[in-house]
Amino acid sequence: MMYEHLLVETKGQVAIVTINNPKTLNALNSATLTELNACLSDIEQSKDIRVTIVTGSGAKAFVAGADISEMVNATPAEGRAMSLLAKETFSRLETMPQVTIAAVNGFALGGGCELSMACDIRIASEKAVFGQPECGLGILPGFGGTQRLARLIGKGRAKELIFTCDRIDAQEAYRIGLVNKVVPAEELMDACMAMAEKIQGNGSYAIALAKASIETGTDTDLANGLAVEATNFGLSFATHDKKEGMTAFLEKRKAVFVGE
Ligand code: DAK
Repeated sequence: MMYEHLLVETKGQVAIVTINNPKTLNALNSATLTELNACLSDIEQSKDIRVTIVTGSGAKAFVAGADISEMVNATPAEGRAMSLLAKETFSRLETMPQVTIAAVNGFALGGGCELSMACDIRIASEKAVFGQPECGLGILPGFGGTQRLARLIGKGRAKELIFTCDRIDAQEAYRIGLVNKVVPAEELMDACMAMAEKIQGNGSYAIALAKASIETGTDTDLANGLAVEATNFGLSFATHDKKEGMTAFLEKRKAVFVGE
Protein backbone atom coordinates (compact mmCIF):
# COMPACT_ATOMS: atom_id res chain seq x y z
CA MET A 1 0.00 0.00 0.00
CA MET A 2 1.26 3.51 -0.85
CA TYR A 3 0.97 6.35 1.59
CA GLU A 4 1.42 10.08 1.24
CA HIS A 5 2.65 10.74 4.76
CA LEU A 6 4.35 7.46 5.67
CA LEU A 7 7.20 5.35 4.40
CA VAL A 8 6.69 1.68 5.13
CA GLU A 9 9.36 -0.92 4.71
CA THR A 10 9.70 -4.50 5.91
CA LYS A 11 12.91 -6.25 6.85
CA GLY A 12 12.17 -9.90 7.49
CA GLN A 13 9.55 -9.96 10.24
CA VAL A 14 10.05 -6.31 11.16
CA ALA A 15 7.97 -3.45 9.74
CA ILE A 16 9.51 0.02 9.82
CA VAL A 17 6.95 2.81 9.68
CA THR A 18 8.44 6.27 9.13
CA ILE A 19 6.34 9.39 9.62
CA ASN A 20 7.31 11.46 6.61
CA ASN A 21 6.25 15.11 6.80
CA PRO A 22 9.68 16.73 6.53
CA LYS A 23 8.37 20.28 6.01
CA THR A 24 6.73 20.31 9.43
CA LEU A 25 9.26 18.17 11.30
CA ASN A 26 6.88 15.21 10.88
CA ALA A 27 3.98 16.92 12.64
CA LEU A 28 0.86 14.77 12.87
CA ASN A 29 -2.05 16.12 10.87
CA SER A 30 -5.35 14.24 10.43
CA ALA A 31 -4.30 12.75 7.11
CA THR A 32 -1.13 11.33 8.67
CA LEU A 33 -3.06 9.90 11.61
CA THR A 34 -5.59 8.34 9.24
CA GLU A 35 -2.79 6.68 7.28
CA LEU A 36 -0.97 5.57 10.42
CA ASN A 37 -4.16 3.99 11.73
CA ALA A 38 -4.73 2.15 8.44
CA CYS A 39 -1.13 1.03 8.26
CA LEU A 40 -1.10 -0.30 11.83
CA SER A 41 -4.39 -2.04 11.17
CA ASP A 42 -2.79 -3.84 8.19
CA ILE A 43 0.23 -4.81 10.25
CA GLU A 44 -2.04 -6.00 13.04
CA GLN A 45 -3.63 -8.50 10.63
CA SER A 46 -0.30 -9.73 9.32
CA LYS A 47 1.04 -13.05 10.54
CA ASP A 48 4.45 -12.29 9.05
CA ILE A 49 5.26 -9.18 11.07
CA ARG A 50 6.45 -9.63 14.64
CA VAL A 51 7.81 -6.20 15.49
CA THR A 52 6.93 -2.71 14.27
CA ILE A 53 9.41 0.13 14.56
CA VAL A 54 7.95 3.64 14.40
CA THR A 55 10.28 6.51 13.57
CA GLY A 56 10.43 9.95 11.94
CA SER A 57 12.08 10.93 8.66
CA GLY A 58 15.19 13.07 8.56
CA ALA A 59 17.85 13.70 11.15
CA LYS A 60 16.06 16.32 13.20
CA ALA A 61 12.69 15.13 14.36
CA PHE A 62 10.80 12.05 15.43
CA VAL A 63 7.48 13.94 15.49
CA ALA A 64 7.29 17.63 16.51
CA GLY A 65 3.72 17.23 17.77
CA ALA A 66 0.30 17.59 16.32
CA ASP A 67 0.15 19.93 13.33
CA ILE A 68 -0.36 23.37 14.85
CA SER A 69 -1.31 24.94 11.51
CA GLU A 70 -4.18 22.47 11.20
CA MET A 71 -5.26 22.89 14.83
CA VAL A 72 -5.18 26.67 14.99
CA ASN A 73 -8.61 27.11 13.39
CA ALA A 74 -10.14 23.75 14.25
CA THR A 75 -13.62 23.72 15.74
CA PRO A 76 -14.48 21.73 18.87
CA ALA A 77 -16.13 19.11 16.65
CA GLU A 78 -12.98 18.80 14.53
CA GLY A 79 -10.87 18.63 17.69
CA ARG A 80 -13.06 15.82 18.98
CA ALA A 81 -12.84 13.92 15.69
CA MET A 82 -9.07 14.23 15.73
CA SER A 83 -8.96 13.09 19.32
CA LEU A 84 -11.03 9.98 18.56
CA LEU A 85 -8.85 9.15 15.57
CA ALA A 86 -5.68 9.58 17.62
CA LYS A 87 -7.11 7.54 20.46
CA GLU A 88 -7.88 4.68 18.09
CA THR A 89 -4.47 4.88 16.43
CA PHE A 90 -2.41 5.16 19.61
CA SER A 91 -4.41 2.46 21.40
CA ARG A 92 -3.81 0.16 18.45
CA LEU A 93 -0.08 0.32 19.17
CA GLU A 94 -0.83 -1.05 22.64
CA THR A 95 -3.43 -3.64 21.69
CA MET A 96 -1.89 -5.05 18.50
CA PRO A 97 -0.23 -8.42 19.08
CA GLN A 98 3.06 -7.28 17.56
CA VAL A 99 5.67 -5.51 19.66
CA THR A 100 6.02 -1.81 18.89
CA ILE A 101 9.30 0.07 19.28
CA ALA A 102 9.63 3.84 18.94
CA ALA A 103 12.99 4.76 17.39
CA VAL A 104 13.15 8.33 18.67
CA ASN A 105 15.56 10.07 16.32
CA GLY A 106 15.04 13.72 17.31
CA PHE A 107 12.33 16.05 18.61
CA ALA A 108 9.51 14.11 20.27
CA LEU A 109 7.30 16.94 21.42
CA GLY A 110 3.63 16.97 22.33
CA GLY A 111 1.87 14.39 20.17
CA GLY A 112 5.32 13.04 19.22
CA CYS A 113 6.22 12.29 22.82
CA GLU A 114 2.74 10.80 23.20
CA LEU A 115 3.18 8.63 20.09
CA SER A 116 6.45 7.29 21.49
CA MET A 117 4.75 6.54 24.81
CA ALA A 118 2.04 4.51 23.11
CA CYS A 119 4.75 2.18 21.80
CA ASP A 120 5.82 -0.76 23.95
CA ILE A 121 9.50 0.26 24.03
CA ARG A 122 11.36 3.51 23.35
CA ILE A 123 14.93 3.62 22.09
CA ALA A 124 16.31 7.14 21.77
CA SER A 125 19.15 8.61 19.78
CA GLU A 126 21.34 10.79 21.98
CA LYS A 127 19.99 13.69 19.89
CA ALA A 128 16.39 13.04 20.94
CA VAL A 129 14.50 15.75 22.83
CA PHE A 130 11.27 15.07 24.71
CA GLY A 131 8.63 17.41 26.04
CA GLN A 132 4.95 18.19 26.39
CA PRO A 133 4.67 21.85 25.31
CA GLU A 134 0.85 21.91 25.15
CA CYS A 135 0.21 24.07 28.21
CA GLY A 136 2.36 26.73 26.52
CA LEU A 137 -0.12 26.66 23.62
CA GLY A 138 -3.14 26.98 25.89
CA ILE A 139 -4.15 23.33 25.60
CA LEU A 140 -3.20 20.22 27.48
CA PRO A 141 -1.75 16.95 26.18
CA GLY A 142 -4.63 15.32 24.31
CA PHE A 143 -3.17 12.21 22.74
CA GLY A 144 -2.95 10.38 26.05
CA GLY A 145 -0.03 12.32 27.50
CA THR A 146 -1.57 13.07 30.88
CA GLN A 147 -2.28 9.36 31.29
CA ARG A 148 0.66 7.56 29.72
CA LEU A 149 3.37 9.92 30.99
CA ALA A 150 2.14 9.64 34.58
CA ARG A 151 2.00 5.85 34.28
CA LEU A 152 5.51 5.67 32.82
CA ILE A 153 7.44 8.11 35.01
CA GLY A 154 5.09 8.75 37.94
CA LYS A 155 2.68 11.56 38.76
CA GLY A 156 5.18 14.04 40.21
CA ARG A 157 7.58 14.02 37.27
CA ALA A 158 4.74 13.95 34.72
CA LYS A 159 3.16 17.01 36.33
CA GLU A 160 6.49 18.84 36.33
CA LEU A 161 7.09 18.15 32.61
CA ILE A 162 3.53 19.05 31.60
CA PHE A 163 3.22 22.18 33.80
CA THR A 164 6.66 23.62 32.98
CA CYS A 165 6.73 22.59 29.28
CA ASP A 166 10.44 21.87 29.86
CA ARG A 167 12.25 20.00 27.13
CA ILE A 168 14.52 17.19 28.28
CA ASP A 169 17.33 15.44 26.47
CA ALA A 170 17.68 11.71 25.91
CA GLN A 171 19.89 11.10 28.95
CA GLU A 172 17.40 12.80 31.26
CA ALA A 173 14.59 10.84 29.61
CA TYR A 174 16.56 7.69 30.36
CA ARG A 175 17.22 8.73 33.94
CA ILE A 176 13.54 9.20 34.67
CA GLY A 177 12.48 6.02 32.91
CA LEU A 178 10.85 7.58 29.86
CA VAL A 179 13.10 5.66 27.47
CA ASN A 180 14.54 2.16 27.63
CA LYS A 181 17.90 2.92 26.05
CA VAL A 182 19.97 5.78 24.58
CA VAL A 183 22.35 5.15 21.68
CA PRO A 184 24.46 7.30 19.32
CA ALA A 185 22.32 8.71 16.50
CA GLU A 186 23.98 6.64 13.80
CA GLU A 187 23.34 3.42 15.75
CA LEU A 188 19.65 4.01 16.39
CA MET A 189 18.13 1.76 13.74
CA ASP A 190 20.70 -0.99 14.36
CA ALA A 191 19.87 -0.90 18.07
CA CYS A 192 16.15 -1.14 17.29
CA MET A 193 16.72 -3.99 14.84
CA ALA A 194 18.92 -5.81 17.37
CA MET A 195 16.15 -5.61 19.95
CA ALA A 196 13.58 -6.65 17.35
CA GLU A 197 15.66 -9.70 16.47
CA LYS A 198 15.91 -10.74 20.12
CA ILE A 199 12.15 -10.41 20.47
CA GLN A 200 11.56 -12.31 17.22
CA GLY A 201 13.52 -15.28 18.53
CA ASN A 202 10.95 -15.84 21.29
CA GLY A 203 7.43 -17.19 21.07
CA SER A 204 5.36 -14.45 19.44
CA TYR A 205 2.04 -15.77 20.71
CA ALA A 206 3.41 -15.80 24.26
CA ILE A 207 4.72 -12.25 23.77
CA ALA A 208 1.31 -11.10 22.55
CA LEU A 209 -0.31 -12.65 25.64
CA ALA A 210 2.31 -11.08 27.91
CA LYS A 211 1.77 -7.69 26.25
CA ALA A 212 -2.00 -7.96 26.67
CA SER A 213 -1.55 -9.01 30.32
CA ILE A 214 0.72 -6.03 31.05
CA GLU A 215 -1.59 -3.58 29.27
CA THR A 216 -4.73 -4.86 30.98
CA GLY A 217 -3.03 -5.35 34.31
CA THR A 218 -1.60 -1.86 34.60
CA ASP A 219 -5.12 -0.46 34.15
CA THR A 220 -6.65 -2.48 36.93
CA ASP A 221 -5.90 -3.57 40.49
CA LEU A 222 -3.38 -6.29 41.32
CA ALA A 223 -5.96 -9.00 41.97
CA ASN A 224 -7.65 -8.50 38.60
CA GLY A 225 -4.30 -8.13 36.85
CA LEU A 226 -3.14 -11.44 38.33
CA ALA A 227 -6.40 -13.06 37.21
CA VAL A 228 -5.80 -11.85 33.63
CA GLU A 229 -2.26 -13.17 33.80
CA ALA A 230 -3.48 -16.57 35.04
CA THR A 231 -6.00 -16.84 32.19
CA ASN A 232 -3.41 -15.89 29.57
CA PHE A 233 -0.84 -18.20 31.17
CA GLY A 234 -3.35 -21.03 30.84
CA LEU A 235 -3.99 -20.08 27.23
CA SER A 236 -0.28 -20.33 26.43
CA PHE A 237 -0.46 -24.00 27.43
CA ALA A 238 -2.71 -24.61 24.44
CA THR A 239 -0.02 -23.51 21.97
CA HIS A 240 2.41 -25.37 19.79
CA ASP A 241 5.09 -22.92 20.93
CA LYS A 242 4.76 -23.89 24.61
CA LYS A 243 5.27 -27.57 23.77
CA GLU A 244 8.12 -26.74 21.41
CA GLY A 245 9.83 -24.30 23.80
CA MET A 246 9.85 -26.77 26.66
CA THR A 247 10.71 -29.79 24.53
CA ALA A 248 13.60 -27.89 22.94
CA PHE A 249 14.93 -27.03 26.40
CA LEU A 250 14.80 -30.66 27.51
CA GLU A 251 16.42 -31.79 24.24
CA LYS A 252 19.09 -29.08 24.63
CA ARG A 253 18.36 -27.52 21.25
CA LYS A 254 17.07 -24.17 20.04
CA ALA A 255 13.30 -23.91 19.85
CA VAL A 256 11.60 -23.37 16.51
CA PHE A 257 8.56 -21.24 17.23
CA VAL A 258 5.64 -20.82 14.82
CA GLY A 259 3.67 -18.15 16.65
CA GLU A 260 0.70 -20.27 17.66
N1 DAK B 1 3.05 21.78 13.63
C1 DAK B 1 3.17 22.43 12.44
N2 DAK B 1 4.36 22.83 11.95
C2 DAK B 1 5.46 22.60 12.68
C3 DAK B 1 5.40 21.95 13.95
C4 DAK B 1 4.13 21.53 14.42
N3 DAK B 1 3.97 20.88 15.58
N4 DAK B 1 6.67 21.86 14.44
C5 DAK B 1 7.46 22.42 13.52
N5 DAK B 1 6.75 22.87 12.47
C6 DAK B 1 7.27 23.54 11.27
C7 DAK B 1 7.67 24.98 11.57
O1 DAK B 1 6.56 25.83 11.55
C8 DAK B 1 8.65 25.26 10.45
O2 DAK B 1 7.91 25.53 9.28
P1 DAK B 1 8.42 26.67 8.21
O3 DAK B 1 8.59 27.92 9.01
O4 DAK B 1 9.73 26.11 7.69
O5 DAK B 1 7.33 26.71 7.20
C9 DAK B 1 9.33 23.91 10.24
O6 DAK B 1 8.45 22.93 10.83
C10 DAK B 1 10.69 23.82 10.94
O7 DAK B 1 10.51 24.16 12.30
P2 DAK B 1 11.33 25.34 13.02
O8 DAK B 1 11.78 26.37 12.03
O9 DAK B 1 10.52 25.80 14.19
O10 DAK B 1 12.61 24.54 13.50
P3 DAK B 1 13.50 24.84 14.79
O11 DAK B 1 14.71 24.00 14.65
O12 DAK B 1 13.71 26.33 14.95
O13 DAK B 1 12.65 24.33 16.02
C11 DAK B 1 11.16 22.82 17.20
C12 DAK B 1 12.29 22.97 16.13
C13 DAK B 1 10.69 21.38 17.17
C14 DAK B 1 11.72 23.13 18.60
C15 DAK B 1 10.03 23.83 16.86
O14 DAK B 1 9.65 23.62 15.50
C16 DAK B 1 8.82 23.67 17.72
O15 DAK B 1 8.79 24.13 18.87
N6 DAK B 1 7.79 23.06 17.14
C17 DAK B 1 6.49 22.94 17.79
C18 DAK B 1 6.56 21.96 18.88
C19 DAK B 1 5.27 21.88 19.60
O16 DAK B 1 4.83 22.82 20.27
N7 DAK B 1 4.68 20.75 19.46
C20 DAK B 1 3.51 20.44 20.23
C21 DAK B 1 2.33 20.75 19.46
S1 DAK B 1 0.94 20.55 20.47
C22 DAK B 1 -5.47 16.93 20.03
C23 DAK B 1 -4.71 16.15 20.85
C24 DAK B 1 -3.39 16.37 21.00
C25 DAK B 1 -2.79 17.40 20.36
C26 DAK B 1 -3.55 18.17 19.54
C27 DAK B 1 -4.87 17.96 19.35
N8 DAK B 1 -6.86 16.69 19.90
C28 DAK B 1 -7.41 15.73 20.78
C29 DAK B 1 -7.58 17.32 18.89
C30 DAK B 1 -1.40 17.59 20.52
C31 DAK B 1 -0.90 18.79 20.48
C32 DAK B 1 0.51 18.98 20.28
O17 DAK B 1 1.27 18.10 19.94
